[in-house]
Amino acid sequence: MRRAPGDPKASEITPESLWLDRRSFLKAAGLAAAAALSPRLVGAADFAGGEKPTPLDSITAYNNFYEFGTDKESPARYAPKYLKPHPWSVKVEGLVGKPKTWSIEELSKVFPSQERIYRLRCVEAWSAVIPWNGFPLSALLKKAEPKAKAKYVAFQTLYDPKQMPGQNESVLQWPYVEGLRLDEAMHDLTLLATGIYGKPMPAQDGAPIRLVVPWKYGFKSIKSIVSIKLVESQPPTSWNISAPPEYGFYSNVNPEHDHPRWSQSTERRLGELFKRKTLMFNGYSTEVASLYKGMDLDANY
Ligand SMILES: Nc1nc2c(c(=O)[nH]1)N[C@H]1C(S)=C(S)[C@@H](COP(=O)(O)O)O[C@H]1N2
Ligand SMILES: [Mo]
Repeated sequence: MRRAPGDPKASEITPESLWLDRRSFLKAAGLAAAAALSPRLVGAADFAGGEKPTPLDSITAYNNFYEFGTDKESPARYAPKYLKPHPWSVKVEGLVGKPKTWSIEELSKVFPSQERIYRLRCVEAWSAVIPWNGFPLSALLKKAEPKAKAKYVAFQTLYDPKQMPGQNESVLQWPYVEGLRLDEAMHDLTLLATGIYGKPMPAQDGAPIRLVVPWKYGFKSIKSIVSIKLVESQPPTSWNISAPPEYGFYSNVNPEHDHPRWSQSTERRLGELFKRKTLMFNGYSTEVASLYKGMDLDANY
């Protein structure tokens, strides 16, 4: 799945005009540092069909991060102020031969950062194209040596109402938890992201480390992770606890299974005016459809 730099697919070759376009956009946005990094962005593995990434200022101004409030503007306002992403560590625990607590520094030393452009679609029918920096979750899991009994992976966000004032409200059960089947977690597309646009992860996007599962609705991509636990049975997930008929465990992007309160057949990219059709598995069918062979994806929503 990882494309070697010398071996791009035709669809992944970035035209010069787009390259210039990105540079001038970054410059216009006053992001000199990011503009300097844009040649690296061009070198990023493109998993979004050559689409231009959503501007950084949209990605960091319109967020879901209920630990900082339920509206889209609160995370940008409060997360940088309250969240202290350094020092930070992530526990890899549960059914593994080699449990370990990793500091962020160790993680970035052991697992070299890659740049990957992914589409991400929120269940609320907005979406973005984001150049992430990070490494496949599978690399970390392999190092931990999962035991044969391990069938699922459970993730947990930090619980600290002093750093996450939204945890004083009972809008969700805290800490935020998510889960994947082990084969989903081991899939090469599943990323542990530590940055966007070549910069450290902004607080509102889940600093210092968050999951990105591009073929599932955005809420599966849990932010500010402190624990990754290998378990035997399907773990509880925050949105499923809060509204089981609306949010299943799988939550694959599926235009044919509507949310009970709205259609999932279209979406709007941040910064765009018109809606577009939502694609099965968010456009990643080729990569992930085989994981769900024989499953009824309407019943397993
Ligand atoms: N801990 C935590 N992780 C979370 C959320 C949250 O409220 N808390 N919101 C989710 C939802 S609904 C979406 S759409 C994505 C949004 O990621 P973004 O703000 O970086 O675009 O984060 C997901 N991860
Ligand atoms: Mo979402």
